Amino acid sequence: MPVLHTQSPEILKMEGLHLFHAGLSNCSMRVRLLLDEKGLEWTSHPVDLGKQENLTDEYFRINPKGLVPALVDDGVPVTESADILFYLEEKFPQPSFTPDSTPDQAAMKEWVDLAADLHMKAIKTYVYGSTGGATKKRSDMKRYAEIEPDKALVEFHQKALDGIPEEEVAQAVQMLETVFARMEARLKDHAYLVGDRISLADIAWIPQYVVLSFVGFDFSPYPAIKAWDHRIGERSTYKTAITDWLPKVPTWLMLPMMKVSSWWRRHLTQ
Ligand SMILES: N[C@@H](CCC(=O)N[C@@H](CS)C(=O)NCC(=O)O)C(=O)O
Repeated sequence: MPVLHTQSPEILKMEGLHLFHAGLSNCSMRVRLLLDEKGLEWTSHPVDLGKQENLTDEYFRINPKGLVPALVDDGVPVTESADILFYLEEKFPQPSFTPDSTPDQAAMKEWVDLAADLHMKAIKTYVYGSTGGATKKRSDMKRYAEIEPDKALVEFHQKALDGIPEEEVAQAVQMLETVFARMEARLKDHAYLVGDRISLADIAWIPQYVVLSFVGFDFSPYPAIKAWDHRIGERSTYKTAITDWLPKVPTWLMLPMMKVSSWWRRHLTQ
């Protein structure tokens, strides 16, 4: 689990739970959702990815990969959203988001791991590919390549600037269709992904539905997934952890806006 032992006085003096996060980031959403479901108090530190606030020296001291989310718990940074979910579940076990039986616990872990595994190759590839997305400017790339230890991320952002190749987007769609078909089969006759109550599996995957819907992914073949989103959407935490942090624009306008801002970054900036 990526838990950082820092010497930074600014981080060490943070008391309680502090979340560094971004509104439309699916990885941030799942952590906000669990924090709110557990009724935990947390201090919000919004990180503007468009303004590259995640690439400052201060932020790299919290998350050495410059990604959101990052949790700081009494001066200890914890990164990787899936790991943060397990960290919070262990440290604050009640209310529980872990099913009772061992097979269900294994199934839950498999769903959470799958969300982590598909993040870059399917979710991020689809989102950036379908919006023509680029969150970095060409002029950011030299410094980014120097400070970012995860070279796959550097390669991804470079590729995004040049346009994610269509065949990679098509592969992402295929991976997503496979996983959503599996989810649909489960949710046709179950309320939740695992067991009979909401678990970390649902908390890890709901944000994928939200973000992919925003960028126009076609969920019409998956009515049970839509009903599951609706069911979870009735919980008060869906509003406090997800809806309240989304851009205040109609969903239909989101994709064109993202396309314009990506085009601007790719073509009109150095
Ligand atoms: N595996 C990481 C992925 C985090 C991630 O990619 N976060 C995105 C937002 S969803 C981000 O920080 N993007 C900024 C960037 O790539 O520079 C996690 O689960 O926390």
